[in-house]
Amino acid sequence: MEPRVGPIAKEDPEYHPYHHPAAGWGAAKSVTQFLVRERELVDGPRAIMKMNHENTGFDCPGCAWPDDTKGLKLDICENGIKHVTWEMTRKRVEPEFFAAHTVTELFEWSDFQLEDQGRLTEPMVYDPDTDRYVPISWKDAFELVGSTLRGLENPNQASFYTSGRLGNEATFLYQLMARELGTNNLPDCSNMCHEASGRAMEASLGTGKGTVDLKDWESADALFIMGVNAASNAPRMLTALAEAYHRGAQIVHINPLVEAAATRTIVPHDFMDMALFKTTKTSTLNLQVRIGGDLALLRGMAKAVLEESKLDPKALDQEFIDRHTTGFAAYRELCENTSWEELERQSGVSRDDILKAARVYCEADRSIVSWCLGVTQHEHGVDTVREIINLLLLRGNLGREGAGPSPVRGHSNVQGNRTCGIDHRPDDAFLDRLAEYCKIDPPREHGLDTIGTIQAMRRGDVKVFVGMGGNFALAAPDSPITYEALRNCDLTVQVSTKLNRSHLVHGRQALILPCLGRTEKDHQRKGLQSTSVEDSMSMVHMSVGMKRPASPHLLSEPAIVAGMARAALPASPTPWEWYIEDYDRIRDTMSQALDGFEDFNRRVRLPLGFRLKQPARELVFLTPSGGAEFSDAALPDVVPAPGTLALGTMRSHDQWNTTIYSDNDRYRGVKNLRELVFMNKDDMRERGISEFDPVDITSTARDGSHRYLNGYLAIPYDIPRGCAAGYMPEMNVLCALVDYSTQSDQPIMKHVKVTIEAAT
Ligand SMILES: Nc1nc2c(c(=O)[nH]1)N[C@H]1C(S)=C(S)[C@@H](COP(=O)(O)OP(=O)(O)OC[C@H]3O[C@@H](n4cnc5c(=O)[nH]c(N)nc54)[C@H](O)[C@@H]3O)O[C@H]1N2
Ligand SMILES: Nc1nc2c(c(=O)[nH]1)N[C@H]1C(S)=C(S)[C@@H](COP(=O)(O)OP(=O)(O)OC[C@H]3O[C@@H](n4cnc5c(=O)[nH]c(N)nc54)[C@H](O)[C@@H]3O)O[C@H]1N2
Ligand SMILES: [Mo]
Repeated sequence: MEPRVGPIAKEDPEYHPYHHPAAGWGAAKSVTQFLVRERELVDGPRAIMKMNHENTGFDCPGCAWPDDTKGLKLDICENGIKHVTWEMTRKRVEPEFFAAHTVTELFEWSDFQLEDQGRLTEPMVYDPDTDRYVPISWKDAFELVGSTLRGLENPNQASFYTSGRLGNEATFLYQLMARELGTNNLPDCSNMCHEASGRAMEASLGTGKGTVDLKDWESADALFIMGVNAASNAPRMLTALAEAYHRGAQIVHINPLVEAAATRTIVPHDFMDMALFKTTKTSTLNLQVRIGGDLALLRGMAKAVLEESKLDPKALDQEFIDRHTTGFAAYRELCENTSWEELERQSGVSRDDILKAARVYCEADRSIVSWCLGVTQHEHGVDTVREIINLLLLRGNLGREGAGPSPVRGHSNVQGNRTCGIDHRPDDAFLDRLAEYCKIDPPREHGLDTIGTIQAMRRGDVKVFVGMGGNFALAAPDSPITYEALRNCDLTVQVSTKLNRSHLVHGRQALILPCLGRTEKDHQRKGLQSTSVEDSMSMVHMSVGMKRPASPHLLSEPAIVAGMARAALPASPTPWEWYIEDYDRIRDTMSQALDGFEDFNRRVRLPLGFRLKQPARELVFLTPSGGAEFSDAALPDVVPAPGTLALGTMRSHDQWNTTIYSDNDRYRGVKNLRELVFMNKDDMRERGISEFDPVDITSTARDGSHRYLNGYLAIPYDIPRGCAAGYMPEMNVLCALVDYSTQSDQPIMKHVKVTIEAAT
């Protein structure tokens, strides 16, 4: 039996479908309870007032939704507050804690309990004789990393993971260190997240980012929101949806589940709405697509647009298509040759409903399609995102106000990480500039991503794993196999703020290096430093910490990278120590080495920062053809085989990836329970399963192997037949390492093939 992830609820599980608006008073109450638990009633609210303020505060370390462009509102959300408070907790993990518990003992604790011990305070090294972590000086810690890296036969025996928290400056130094060592092994959380979006947009548009910003959201006539639980995971989107509704825009949600953001909301920072319990609708149409059925649904919409264009030529923007795209004829033929029966079967949505969505699309002058993991974490994630672009191209919804693709990124700086060089497949232009301005000779051979790193650690080909943030052990698929891979390393290094599973699943030698969080003051030789981040809509802006660090022994992430780099590369010409004295110096180098960062130090200090250019927004397509390229992917068969179900793994409301705040999922009506599976009531009845019955879940991987999760409780839910859903990271034991997308190498976390039976 695996250790629990969530807290062990003291009360019985409850399930009562949720009928209240999203955010509003429910959120306010939940925040207050959380502040009390973390003993942060004093500093918490003060910090929150500083969050996301133009240029004076720190960037919310939560999601990557952009800050309010009006700059006046208190642009915060329940989960952002929880996230900040989680980092600022007064609880501490001191060396005495490690002295009192062996790693074997801590491994039995729940993940909730581990993080609940508070902030890490000192660097620690694993002592195999006592099976405990013991203190180590920073100097010795760096020397251990340095000597181990120097001792490798070749630099590709090391892999450098990043979780999307890391600020741009530390990111730049981190990739520089890896490349100066001689490897492009730079896996990141994005490999599990939006890899498919980047690959698809690069293929279709020549650049891998969305093209819209918040102003576009404010002027769109129609918003299509696909595969995202916005009320929990990008709560500030609720404001945009409520504003859109007030203005009369159409809002179509495409999701197997009717999530809270697809109903109505009380905008949390709108104090009048809060006081008056005034709710706003946030949806005009909900389509409950089957898991994996988005491509068919989008193609159905495209087919309808093409049919409509026979009656009304204006349904297509033929001029845009002729001037700016390639591949239209083949795509039209593909749509025409796909039958409505097949589209209905594969999408799980009726032709009538697809036509409704197509009507909304045709009647809107300006449309935005936004998406998150429900679209990307599939075998056909790349094809599906490309189909989104196909649909947008048909009506010229690109390169003009209020229109375009808008992926919702996850971690607050995951997009900035990629921009600043975390990429296991860097292109030559990027490496050439790095070589020129940083005077290094970067390797040209592609490196390993997340899946590739796990495979290589298992084989013994990667011997050193460095995690810059995150919780690799728990976030990655196939937990037992990932554990085995990490344990096979000579050295694992985790740069973290809190104790987590990745510290307990370690290599023969292991380090925990505690770092400053984003809310904390970062003093270096030349004074107080700030770091920059990039949001989902390509805005780059500063973040300045305001709290006293959790411990005097913490180092900043840039300083930790520099320390490791100097120890590993004693003769390096890179002025690592000089960079750390003043991060402006790092930014000066970045302004030369990175495309779009000219005059970085000045522009990042403008009131709202600056927006990185997205060529596709200017209708400049860096594709082989020079135009936006229609794709014509075959329709995948996503209908579950008889007796099987498609299972999606997702987040509850009260968690941040592997960080669990409580066992509740308020908007889905669940209390005191995480070990559950949401099922269609007819699928339950067919299997003789009733509410709260324990069930056994068996997944079948591509290679025919099986994985099991037993004793989970079934919850009847409004979800299409043949679909089921439950929580990550617990369900990672069901996701086989071999089940990654052949298009993006992303683990297929939203479409696990399972059977579910009443527990024996
Ligand atoms: N509070 C909070 N905020 C977060 C996070 C967090 O854990 N907590 N995580 C951050 C990160 S790293 C990320 S990447 C994002 C993740 O944000 P989301 O993408 O919202 O993450 P999930 O909870 O995995 O939810 C996926 C959604 O996809 C739907 N879905 C499942 N399968 C399909 C499908 O086949 N088609 C469609 N159309 N929909 C489907 C599910 O019903 C669910 O609504 O959030 C970020 N923000
Ligand atoms: N089955 C399944 N698995 C999934 C997903 C899914 O939908 N289904 N989603 C995937 C996705 S989208 C993602 S992004 C990954 C998430 O993967 P990760 O980013 O690796 O995981 P997190 O849970 O966000 O990491 C939490 C840890 O980060 C550390 N941390 C927090 N703040 C900081 C900081 O400021 N600096 C540093 N250095 N460390 C810090 C803390 O120690 C904390 O324990 O999970 C993936 N796994
Ligand atoms: Mo993510």
